[in-house]
Amino acid sequence: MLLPGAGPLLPEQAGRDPAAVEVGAALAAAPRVAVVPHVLPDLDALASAAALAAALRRAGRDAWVLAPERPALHAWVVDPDLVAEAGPAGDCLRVAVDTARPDRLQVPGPVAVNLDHHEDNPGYGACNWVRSAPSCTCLVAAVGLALGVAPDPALATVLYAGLYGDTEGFRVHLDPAAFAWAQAFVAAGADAEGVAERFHRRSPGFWRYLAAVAERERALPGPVPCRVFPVPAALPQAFPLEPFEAALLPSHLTPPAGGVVVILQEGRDAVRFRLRSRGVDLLPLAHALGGGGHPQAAGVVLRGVTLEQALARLEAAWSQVVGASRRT
Ligand SMILES: [Mn+2]
Repeated sequence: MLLPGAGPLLPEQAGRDPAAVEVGAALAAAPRVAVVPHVLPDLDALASAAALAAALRRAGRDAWVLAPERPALHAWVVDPDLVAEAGPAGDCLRVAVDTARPDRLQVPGPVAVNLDHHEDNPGYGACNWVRSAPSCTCLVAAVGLALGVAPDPALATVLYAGLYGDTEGFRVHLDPAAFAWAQAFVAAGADAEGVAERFHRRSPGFWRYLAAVAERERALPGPVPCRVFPVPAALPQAFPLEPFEAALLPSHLTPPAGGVVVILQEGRDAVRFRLRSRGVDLLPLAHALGGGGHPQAAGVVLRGVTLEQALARLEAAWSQVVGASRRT
């Protein structure tokens, strides 16, 4: 079943939204609820799971977060009391949050309720509320309101954290709904300063690492600007990084306007490409390299190649794709 809903979901009507009311009723009728986010969780995934379980607890229900994977950078949004490491005992209604595909769930299994803001979510749950929103925490907030749970400052902070994460600190995916929800969460007492501080916190070693990566910048020829940063496997090991920091390069090495950035990270047996763009569709390039993703954010993994070979493949694919786009 796919629950209806079109247009922006705004905080004023969210608690009366028919889909939010229906999801709320389904969750309230369950003896126990387990909320599962996606693998490699971002802030919105963990915040959505934590906020939904917390809202259900505030409504007097038995609810848990099922997320064995909680990276150090984002783990603070999940109250440890909400976590069921092995899964709660007994009959349990499973809710997926922020997860576009069922094979990306942290704990696989049948999904009763699928709550997501990715419009390409195929609706893999028994009940599906898939609605465009700036973060999945906005949908979670709507379900909470439908259950009669107005966020207190602690819950508002978690909801705001998901929104802050998915908008990369209110820099991308901005629309009136994003600002309306930010206003609602801050008015409810969200600790906006604390969220920003945690989201942007980096160790001193990270800045030295970033300088070393930035020094390696190369440009690719052609009419579309492309910045390339090859990162040898030994480079991050030369700096005292926090475990999460090696993954943070794309949020600092931004694409030029109308252009592309490619970060090539050499691992033990593969080179991982992370592609970002501003105003350019990345998918032809990602597909030419055997990868995929979204038009503005994509990834490629090349196994059994050196960094130099990966760079050569990128240069070949780039001239092919940019050449092709020149012909059209
Ligand atoms: Mn999200």
